[in-house]
Amino acid sequence: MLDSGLFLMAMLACLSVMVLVSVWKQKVRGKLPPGPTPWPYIGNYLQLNTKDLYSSITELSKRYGPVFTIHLGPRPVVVLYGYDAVKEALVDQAEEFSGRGEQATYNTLFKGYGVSFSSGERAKQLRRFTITTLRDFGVGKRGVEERIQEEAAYLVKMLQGTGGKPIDPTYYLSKSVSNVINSIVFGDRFDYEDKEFLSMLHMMGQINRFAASPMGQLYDMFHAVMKYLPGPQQQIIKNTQELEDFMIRKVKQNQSTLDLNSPRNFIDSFLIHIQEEKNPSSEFHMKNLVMTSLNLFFAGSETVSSTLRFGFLLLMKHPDVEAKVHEEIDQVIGRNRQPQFEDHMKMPYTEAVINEILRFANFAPLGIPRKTIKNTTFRGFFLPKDTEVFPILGSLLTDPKFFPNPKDFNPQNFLDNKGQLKKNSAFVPFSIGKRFCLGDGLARMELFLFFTTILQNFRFKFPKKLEDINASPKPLGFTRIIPSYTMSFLPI
Ligand code: HEM
Ligand SMILES: *[C@@H]1O[C@H](CO)[C@@H](O)[C@H](O)[C@H]1NC(C)=O
Ligand SMILES: CC(=O)N[C@H]1CO[C@H](CO)[C@@H](O)[C@@H]1O
Repeated sequence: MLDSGLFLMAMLACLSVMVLVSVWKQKVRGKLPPGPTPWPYIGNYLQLNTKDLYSSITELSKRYGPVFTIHLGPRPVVVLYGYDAVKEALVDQAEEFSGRGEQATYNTLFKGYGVSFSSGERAKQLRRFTITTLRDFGVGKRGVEERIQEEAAYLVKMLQGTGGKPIDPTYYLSKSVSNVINSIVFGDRFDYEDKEFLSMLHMMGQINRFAASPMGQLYDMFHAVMKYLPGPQQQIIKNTQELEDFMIRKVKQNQSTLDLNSPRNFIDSFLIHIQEEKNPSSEFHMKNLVMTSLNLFFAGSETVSSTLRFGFLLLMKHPDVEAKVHEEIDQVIGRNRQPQFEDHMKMPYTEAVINEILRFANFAPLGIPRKTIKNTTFRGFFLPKDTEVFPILGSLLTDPKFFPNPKDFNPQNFLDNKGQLKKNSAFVPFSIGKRFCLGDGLARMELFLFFTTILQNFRFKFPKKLEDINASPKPLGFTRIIPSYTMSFLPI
C-alpha cells in the first residue's frame, strides 16, 4: 500500500515543478499570436467551456480574429479560424503545417506511432505506403466496391430481421461499416456475432466518447497528472492496452502463415515490407504496423457509420428530402438491382444530400490537431517547430458566406439552379493539405452504397413525434457524438 500522505506530497511536488516548467516555457516560446491571458499550468482552462470547446473558440475568434493562441492547460495551441487562415496554413504552407498535434486520449494508445498520429519522415513514409497498399487491395476500384455491396446486402438482411420494430441502429451500422476496412486490413470480415469483434467495437466507442467528453478535455489538458489518478481515464487506458494486444495477436496469426509472394491483406503487405527494408532506422517495424492497422480500424469504422446514423435521423426530420431521394433511386437504379458506385454520377440530388449530411454533422469541428514541423512564419507571427495548431474545420462548414443559413439542413447548398451538383470550396469535411483524410474516397463510396442500398429497401419511421427529433449533435470536444435513438426500418 502506498502511504497516502507520501502520495500527496509527491503530487504537490510534481505540480509545482510543472507550474515552474510551464512558466519557463511561456517565457522562451516567444511571440505566438495573441489570445486570452493564461494562468500558469492551468492555462485558459477557466475561460474555456470544456462542454463545448467549439463555441468557446468561436466566441474568442470574434475578439481575437482568425489567428490566436489558447492554452489548453500547459499547452499553447494556435487556432486558425475561417476559410482564409485555414487554407493559407494547410494548403499554401502545406509542408510547414504537416505535423500531427497531440490528443492525449489517442496518444495514450498510439504514442506517436502509426500513420495518423505521427509526424515528419515517419508520417510521410507510412502515409505513402498506406495509400498505395489500400489501392492494391481494391480501394477506389471494383474490388472494394463489391466488398461494400456484399456488406450492404448483409446489413439489409439484418434489418429485415427486425420486422419493422423500433431498434437502435448504432451497432448494426458500425458492424457493417467496420467490416469493409476489416476485410482490407485482416483479409476477412468478422461475423456480426463474433465476441472479440463486438468487444473491440465497444471499446473503440468508449474511447471516442471519452475523447469527446468534458472529462476527455480535462484529460487532454492535464494527462501528465491524471494518468496517475483514479477516474474514468483508467478504463480508457485499459481499453487502449486491450486494443493494442488484440492487434498484436492478429498480426502474429498472420505472420505465422505469411507467404512472401502473395500478400493476403494490409498486414501481410506491411510484414513483407518490414522484411524487404534492411535499413535499421526504417519506419517499417512492428510498432508502426500495429498502430497503423489500429488507425485504419478506428478511422474507418466510427466515422462512416456515425454519418449514416446521423443521416437517417436528418431524413426522418425532413421527409420531403427522404421522398426525393427515394424518387431518384427509383428513376436511376430501380428496385431490381443493387446500387453501384457508377450510379452516383446520375444522382446529383442524393449526392447533395450526402454532402449536406457531412457538412451538417461537422464531426471534427476543431479539425484533427496539427503541428508545425519546422520554424514557421505565418501572417507575421513566429510559430516555432512543434507548435500545436487547430485548423477549425467547423468554421468553414458553417460560414454563411459559403452556406447561407448554415444552421439549416438544406441539400440545395450543393445544387445549382439546374439541379446539378455544385462545388463549394468551404466544404472540407475530410480536411485539406498534406494530411487530409486518406480514406475520403473509400468513405464516399461507402456512404453512397450503404445509403442508397438501405433506402432502396426501406422507408424510415421515427417512433416519436417528428418535433422530438433533436438533430443537432452535441457540440462536444474533438468529435461530435451523435445521440442514440431508436427507429424502424419498414420494408418497401
Ligand atoms: C465520413 C467519413 C470520414 C470523415 C468525415 C473523415 C475525416 C477525417 C479528418 C477531418 C481527418 C484529419 C485530416 C487532417 O489532419 O487534415 C482524417 C484523417 C484520416 N482519416 Fe478520415 N474521415 C472519414 C473516413 C475515413 C475512412 C473510411 C478511413 C479509412 C481508410 C479514414 C482514414 C483516415 C486516416 C488514416 C487519417 C489520418 C491521415 C494522416 O494523418 O495523414 N477516414 N479523416
Ligand atoms: C528555430 O527557432 C529557434 C528559436 O527561435 C532557434 O533557436 C532555432 O535555431 C531555430 N531553428 C532553425 C532550424 O532555424
Ligand atoms: C491465413 C491466415 O492466417 N490468415 C488470417 C489472418 O488473420 C485474419 C484475422 O485473424 C484471419 O481471418 C485470416 O484467416
